[in-house]
Amino acid sequence: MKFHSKRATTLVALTLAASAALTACGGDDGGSGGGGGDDATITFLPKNLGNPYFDASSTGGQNAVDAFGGSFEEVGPTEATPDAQVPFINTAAQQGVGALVISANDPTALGDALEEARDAGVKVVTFDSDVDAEYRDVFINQASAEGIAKAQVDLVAEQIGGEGEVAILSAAANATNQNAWIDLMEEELAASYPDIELVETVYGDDDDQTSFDKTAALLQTHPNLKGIISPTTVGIAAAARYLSTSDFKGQVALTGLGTPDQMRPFIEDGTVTAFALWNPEELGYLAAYAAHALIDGDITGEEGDTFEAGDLGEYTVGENGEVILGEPTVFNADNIDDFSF
Ligand code: RAM
Repeated sequence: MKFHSKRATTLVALTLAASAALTACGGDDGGSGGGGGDDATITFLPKNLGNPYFDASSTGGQNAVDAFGGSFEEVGPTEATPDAQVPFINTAAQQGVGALVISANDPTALGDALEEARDAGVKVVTFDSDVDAEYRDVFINQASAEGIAKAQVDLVAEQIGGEGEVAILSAAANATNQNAWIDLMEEELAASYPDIELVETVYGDDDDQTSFDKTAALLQTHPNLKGIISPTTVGIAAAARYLSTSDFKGQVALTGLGTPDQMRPFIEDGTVTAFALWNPEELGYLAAYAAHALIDGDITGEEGDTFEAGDLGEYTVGENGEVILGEPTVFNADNIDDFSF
């Protein structure tokens, strides 16, 4: 039901996008129409649609908006590219929404569009994948980048016995979040696991088929590969599907960041032993509450600002306008059935 209502909302939003482009109306009240109180209008713009991770974060956003009163929309492209996100940012600015909550496909390429939106009075919250800090009010980070990187490196090291060749299957090449984690994973490997060699990083663009094909290519190119880290829910699920029916199953370790619902069959059939993630529904919920606090003027994104996030309790804005949800959870055969997202 939720899925259908979000789809319907998306169609409405796309129609609005077209009509807003034609009439270039709205937004001339400086965005105050988005207002606070119970008419907060909040638009979620994930990296792309059709990814269960972002379905979950949007569900969390919708739940938060339902709780504090306002209107929620999810819009977004099918491809995870910055160019495809720009028209949606422009439309949100033209509509004069209260806040745009975005997971960015690039740290700088969205900058001009976001600046225009903010000039029109739209509050900008990034979540999941940030832009440069000058282009947004607040970034809702799922966990510290160091913690996310270390969790994945420790998992692969444990799974391959601390030595051998590993590769990374990432998302889009410019994704801010994945690139930050990859840099830190490289540092962590060099510092703590000198016998593990990172032989290649490839990009599946958060597209299932591309990620599947890149997995096959990695295994062909590197016959001594012992492990793959995929710091993307799309990538790890596609790689697991490839491995599960191949001779590499149980021979090449796979870990990274996945949703328990997508990875459950591959834990059950032994393709994967452990992987990590946070709760994307909570991430979206927290991001919507931060948007509401910005719209209401309760926070400006300054370090030390505090706000209430419904069931999640109180949060404080940290350095660089960053709010951290928590630490990642590791999922394995013992606990995966306790989670559903
Ligand atoms: C994919 C996206 C998202 C990332 C997760 C782990 O769904 O790339 O940005 O945070 O994986």
